[in-house]
Amino acid sequence: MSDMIHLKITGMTCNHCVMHTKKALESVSGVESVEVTLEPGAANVSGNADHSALIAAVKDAGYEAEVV
Ligand code: 9UX
Repeated sequence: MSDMIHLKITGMTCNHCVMHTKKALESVSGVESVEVTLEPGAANVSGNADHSALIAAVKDAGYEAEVV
């Protein structure tokens, strides 16, 4: 059973940012797949990941995230 988590991401300004965010989210335990969009800044994450771990990973990559 896998959840879909939607994140609003702020601070991404180019497609390379999108790749940084995608890699950061993919590295979190429990994540199965990640889609990130630049405009609007958002991510859909499937799997069974801890929400605060996802937000922390995005912060570590240099952006900000909130679960929406
Ligand atoms: Mo683009 Mo994003 O050159 O942190 S990678 S601005």
